[in-house]
Amino acid sequence: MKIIDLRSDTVSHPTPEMREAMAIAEVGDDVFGDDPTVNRLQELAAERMGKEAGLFVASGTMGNLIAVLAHCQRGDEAIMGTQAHTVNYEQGGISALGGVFPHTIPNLSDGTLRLEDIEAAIRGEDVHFSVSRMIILENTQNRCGGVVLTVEYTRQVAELAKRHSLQLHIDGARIFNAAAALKADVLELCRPADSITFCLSKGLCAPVGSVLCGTKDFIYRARRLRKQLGGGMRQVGVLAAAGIIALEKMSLRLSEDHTHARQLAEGLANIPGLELDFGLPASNMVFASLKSSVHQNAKDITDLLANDGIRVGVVAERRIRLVTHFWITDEAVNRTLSAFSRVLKTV
Ligand code: TLP
Repeated sequence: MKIIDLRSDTVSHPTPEMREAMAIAEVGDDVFGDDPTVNRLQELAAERMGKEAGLFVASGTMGNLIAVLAHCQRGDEAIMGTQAHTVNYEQGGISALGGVFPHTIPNLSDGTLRLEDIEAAIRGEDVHFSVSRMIILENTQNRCGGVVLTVEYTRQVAELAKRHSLQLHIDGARIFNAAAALKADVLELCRPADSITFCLSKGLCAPVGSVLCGTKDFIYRARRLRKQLGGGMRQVGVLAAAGIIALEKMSLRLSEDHTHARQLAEGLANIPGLELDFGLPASNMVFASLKSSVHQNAKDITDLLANDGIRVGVVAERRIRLVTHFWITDEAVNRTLSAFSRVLKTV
């Protein structure tokens, strides 16, 4: 039975073209800066993001962590949403390893942070306070439903940051999904920020890796931090080769995933017992909850779906998440919807 894996786009695996490119990649010792494939990926990434330089890192988590460590001193604060991936799913790394305090403010349902809330969170000059050093935005915003922050909003936050001498970092794990949803150039979404992490894995299908981009000076510090964290890799061009295809080709097809997410959402909304948490999806994520008429909980449903070869994510007792990606086809969408209709039991 062919497995349909909708737990996350992190489950996507490399395309045949990527595997071929990996096999023949030219490599060198990247700690010495000698890997030509990594160097090319970093240059291409920086160019796409409108930044001076890029650094290939092991994961989105590592990219965000290094960004915070490079921008902040111990005891400083990073302002971010209560729904930010960095505060919810990154092992408290910025505090554990950097001594940086996450100052959280609420995300609105569209994923944004209210400008007035950001402004109010910025600490004044007082010996009692820690120093506010940076703001983190997430685009697309995962826990708000994969919603998309606009170019205009990002510019407004960047202006605010500049006025207060703060750095702006974008957790752009899925920034290409945001660009596809907005039909905008990714450069416009990233230009206002001082630094950005984006993932080559997830929707772009590379097996491993993210790129952190920023000024040359920032990336110099980031490179030292990556080494300190044990993330200096050697002949890593075999991974970067897949990353180049991710960046150049796979970033152009994400609207297909968004169409599939929409089809899934529309289908699920028509199944008695299910309701969409955030309405129709803005990008590639669908969140749905079980109505009280359903006796089963989310775990029961996922166990039953697994018997049909369908895997979905459980995000709360009665809530599931489905994420589309390259390997989710039209047929997979139809099979998933029929399976849901079969397994859900309402009173
Ligand atoms: N998100 C994963 C899980 O960690 C929750 C997922 O399945 O969605 N920023 C954002 C916005 C992310 O969604 C993720 C991964 C990361 C950073 C971390 O990326 P990795 O997994 O490469 O460390």
